[in-house]
Amino acid sequence: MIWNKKDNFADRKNNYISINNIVMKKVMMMLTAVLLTACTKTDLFDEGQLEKDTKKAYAENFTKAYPNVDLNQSWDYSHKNPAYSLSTSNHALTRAESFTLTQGSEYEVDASTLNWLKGKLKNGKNNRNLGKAFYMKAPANNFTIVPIFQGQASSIWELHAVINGVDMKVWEKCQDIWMKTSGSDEWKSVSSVSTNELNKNTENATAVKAKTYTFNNVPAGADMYFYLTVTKVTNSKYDYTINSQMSSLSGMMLSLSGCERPANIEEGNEITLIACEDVYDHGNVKSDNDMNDVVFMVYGKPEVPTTTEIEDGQPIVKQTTVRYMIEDLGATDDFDFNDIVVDVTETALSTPHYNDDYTISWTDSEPTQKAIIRHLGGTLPFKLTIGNTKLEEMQGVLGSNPNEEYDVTGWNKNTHNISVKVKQASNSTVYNNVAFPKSGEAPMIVAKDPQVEWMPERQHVPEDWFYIPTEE
Ligand SMILES: [Ca+2]
Ligand SMILES: [Ca+2]
Ligand SMILES: [Ca+2]
Repeated sequence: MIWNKKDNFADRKNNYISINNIVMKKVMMMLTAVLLTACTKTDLFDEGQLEKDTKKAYAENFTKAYPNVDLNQSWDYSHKNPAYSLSTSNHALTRAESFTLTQGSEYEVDASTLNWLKGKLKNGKNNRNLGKAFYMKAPANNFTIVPIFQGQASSIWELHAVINGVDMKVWEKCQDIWMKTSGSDEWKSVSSVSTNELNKNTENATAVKAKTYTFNNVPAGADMYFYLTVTKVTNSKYDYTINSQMSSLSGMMLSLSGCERPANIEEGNEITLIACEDVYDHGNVKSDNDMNDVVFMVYGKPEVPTTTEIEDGQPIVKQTTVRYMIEDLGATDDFDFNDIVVDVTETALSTPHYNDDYTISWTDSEPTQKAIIRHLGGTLPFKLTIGNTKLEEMQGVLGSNPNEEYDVTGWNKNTHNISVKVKQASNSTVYNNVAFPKSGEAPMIVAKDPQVEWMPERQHVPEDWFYIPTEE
């Protein structure tokens, strides 16, 4: 019995072991299944985790690289000031342009010209009603422009000429302009008369001289217009004017004819004056519209460019561009923001309606949108989404300027609905998601004006790309 029992016991034990084996096998199978599932889950988890870790490291490195930059800011530094152009321009002439701009010698402004100007443009008065918005047609001869009067302005600006669509900088405030003041026979550069930008003007000068700028070989009949653009403000109240275009096309300049040729301009020359306003209304900031912030004389023999007024109802082209500078997270300690540089532009036809005081109300057509990839400075493949438009995957390239253009829709220049998926550096199938940053987040995209140049490879963008809190 005992043996039986033993046997039984042994049997039972065997049975138990057998049952146990089955259970164990089941448990093992289940475990394997669980482990397999866990394995898959772990991989997915790691991929998501990798993105999180990358972004966390990026944010930490950003704070280390830019200790003065408070993350609580908007990351939008674009001014969205429109650029203007002609809707019908003679672009057949834009190829193989051979015209040049050359600086000439000093020209002393004739007192008669300044007297005529001061009689015409009453200081501090609204002088808008002296002419409409305009563009010009080039004559067959060369022609020259020279600054003759620089008014009070706290901003620094440049004069640009656009000829057959080609934009050229002609002059900037205070450049090669000198004056004499009452009781002194000494020529002083206008920039040297004061440390206050506002007082660098020729308003009370007894004499003014400046270097001339000659346009050579401009094709006869070429369309041209001028604009003043603010490059720097010394009074933050005018921040909004940065990179704006105070254009002859948008009514920010006057073409003044009727001034007699001064004696020191050779007989046979024609002259005209171009007078510029450097402030336009924005919120509580109003322009005085006196149109004398800077005045140029144009002369040419036998002709100056012909002024063509932009009539009521005649549209011009208005374009607003935001440049997005994007980090692709290829490295978490690199802040060159040049991995993808894309300009997004909204284009509308803008039609002027002159009010009684010659200020202009504009009616804009429904805008169209396009994106231009300006620069690539990263190696990772990426997919860009702008507004409603998802672009095909593109290859990253280190240091190329493709200038490829894409139609887009649904872009909002104020909310910046732009995002990019970039393939993870260590993973060929998974993407990091980079969206326009919210306040409080470390930025992987910033919005800038299209005038802002991208950085050389692996060179951090300067701190002043961001807002730095100033001590009051
Ligand atoms: Ca003014
Ligand atoms: Ca980078
Ligand atoms: Ca780069």
